[in-house]
Amino acid sequence: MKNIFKSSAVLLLTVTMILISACGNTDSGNKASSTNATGTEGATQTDKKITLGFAQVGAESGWRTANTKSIQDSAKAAGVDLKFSDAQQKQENQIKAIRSFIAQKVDVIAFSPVVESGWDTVLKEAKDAGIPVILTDRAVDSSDTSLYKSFLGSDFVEEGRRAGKWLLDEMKDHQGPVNIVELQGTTGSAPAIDRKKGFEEIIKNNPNLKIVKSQTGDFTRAKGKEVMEAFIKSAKAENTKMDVLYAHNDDMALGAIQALEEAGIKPGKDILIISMDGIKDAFQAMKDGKINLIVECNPLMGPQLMQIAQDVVAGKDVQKRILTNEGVFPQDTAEKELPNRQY
Ligand code: GZL
Repeated sequence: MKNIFKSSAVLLLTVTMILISACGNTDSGNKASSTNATGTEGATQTDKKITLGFAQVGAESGWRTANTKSIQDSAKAAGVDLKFSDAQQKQENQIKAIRSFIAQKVDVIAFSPVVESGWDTVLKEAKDAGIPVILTDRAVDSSDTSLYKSFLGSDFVEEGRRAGKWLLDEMKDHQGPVNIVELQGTTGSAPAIDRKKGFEEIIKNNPNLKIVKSQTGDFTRAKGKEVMEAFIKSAKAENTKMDVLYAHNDDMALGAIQALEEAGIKPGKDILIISMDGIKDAFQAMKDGKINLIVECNPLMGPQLMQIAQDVVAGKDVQKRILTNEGVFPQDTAEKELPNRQY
């Protein structure tokens, strides 16, 4: 009888030990999955740095420079191994960079598509290689949304609407035509297409407001100046007035301001100027009375990108669309806001 008790006690103890060790494993499994959930690896994977391949548009504007710095600084802070490429605003260079990241078997790829179209083939190559892709800043027009895990960036249509709403209010009591000239961003890029779309959606509510000239300045200061010089020349030849400049980014607006001043036209007074991004130089120009409205577009998305990249590599579900928060700054806010600008 005693033997039976003894052996059943041993059996009970053994079963208990097995149960504890199994729970223990599950716990460490839970601990691993829960720390994964916060973007850091569990104990077994703590030393595994993730490798992120980032294909940047270029270095065309103050916004882009700030965006690059945010991504590089955040990768360092998060212990992410960053492979970074600058495509000099050429799609073929971005595609080459993505293919190179695939060949290097990075853990995750992120990029800001310079234009909306022409990405399906290379994104399918990344998918076939089992490498997740995150879109930042700009979108692609692919109908196959399985080609990327998440899109982190602004709502450019809404940014355009914000610019239009300010102008609609500014001109609500104005009699007669309001001639608007537009400096568009890079042709085919999401911000250029959508900022135009949102702005036009709003200004059509006042038949006096008309876009009389519209051309791309490719988001750069130099091109913005060059196109504004051409606008000034043709306005003089046609003996027409330019009442408003709608610039899709600050760099083009600042280039245009140079051209206007060289032609003896007072920016912010003889011609109202609406700009986008919110870089320091633009806030300084607004403080000097040369810009009338800035619609902010926030480039500082590095920390969010690192979190999403770690979550994606950890196999965690991430939101398909993550919006960046941004404001609208009329001229009277420039003095107070300028010291707060981080880019
Ligand atoms: C917007 C970004 C645009 C900026 C420009 O998110 O893609 O590209 O508005 C930049 O300054 O060149």
